[in-house]
Amino acid sequence: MHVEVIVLGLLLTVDLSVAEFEVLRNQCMRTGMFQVSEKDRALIGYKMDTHQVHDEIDCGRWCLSRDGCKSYNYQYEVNHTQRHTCEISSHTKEAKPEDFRMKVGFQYYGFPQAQKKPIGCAKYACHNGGTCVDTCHGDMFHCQCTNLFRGKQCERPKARNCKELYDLGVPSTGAQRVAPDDQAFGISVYCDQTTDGGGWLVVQRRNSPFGVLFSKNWSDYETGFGSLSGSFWIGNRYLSRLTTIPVQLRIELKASAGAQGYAVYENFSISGPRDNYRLSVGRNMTGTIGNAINGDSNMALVEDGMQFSTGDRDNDGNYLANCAVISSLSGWWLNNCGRANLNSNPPQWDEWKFYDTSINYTEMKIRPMKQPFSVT
Ligand SMILES: [Ca+2]
Repeated sequence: MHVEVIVLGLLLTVDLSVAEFEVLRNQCMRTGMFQVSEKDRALIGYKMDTHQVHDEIDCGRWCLSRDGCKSYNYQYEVNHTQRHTCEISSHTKEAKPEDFRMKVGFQYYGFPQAQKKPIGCAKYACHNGGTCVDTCHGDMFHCQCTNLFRGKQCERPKARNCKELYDLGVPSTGAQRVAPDDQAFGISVYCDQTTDGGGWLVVQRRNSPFGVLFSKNWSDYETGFGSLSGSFWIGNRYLSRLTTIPVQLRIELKASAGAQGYAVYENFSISGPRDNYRLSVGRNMTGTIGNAINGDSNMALVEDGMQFSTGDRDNDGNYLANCAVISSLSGWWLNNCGRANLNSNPPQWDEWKFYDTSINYTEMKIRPMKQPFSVT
């Protein structure tokens, strides 16, 4: 913003010797009450600059627009150019009384208490708990961000994921904002900072009774649905962005009668929309519920490498039917059809509960993998 805007207010007071100027220069306001002396008196020896002006208000406006100007000497009669000479000065007669002397044809105007009133913070806001500080240059404001955010207006989370949030000193489980890449102002996610050392970002959760929440179409699964504090799907477009770095996937299941177990996969990633959010997951799995995603010897049941399917988008390995329609109109990386679908009703994980509808809680969460040591 380099357009100069000048707003001038002139308020004459009772004795006609005091007026108020306001100058708005690059949105930074300098304002002051000026005092007018008797005629033929001026402050001598502190002249910063000289201009020819139309009137004393022009002269005052010019003074206020110049850093360091505190007073001016104004030639009250027009000169040969039909204008008035305006001399701006760096001091006031109060500060330099010995130099306030006779000067025929001039009159002194002082701003003994002129001050800047920046207005950047009135116009702009700092987000996420940032503190706004007015300045008189640039965009007229500066945001002091908390240690969790950055950016001109603290709009961008520093952490790319829940593990980085944990490392930044946020060990609490719950909803947070992270920025997995530079495309956006960040996304809201749910962090699990207690399980197995913390740092987990929850991408799916289901609590019984399941209802129809997960019977959704392609665009719903793409953008996500549900509530972070309850049952939800984070959205394939976010899952894709969150898995551009190597992450592990942890699946936790609970069933009636208190049974529970987990599975951890390495190198979990989801491709982008042009590849229909294809699943890629390492074959090595640790845990207690068996490998239902890619452990079967029948390749038609292996889900690793499959694109995502929904009731309205059939990308599965079944040439006769849409497995998503069969699986309660859910969305998943279905093959023909597969041994796992945590979004179906009821949730399916055949390696743990086969022909058994007792799974009543599911959670899928991701965490950056520890980077292997590189040898150079
Ligand atoms: Ca099909």
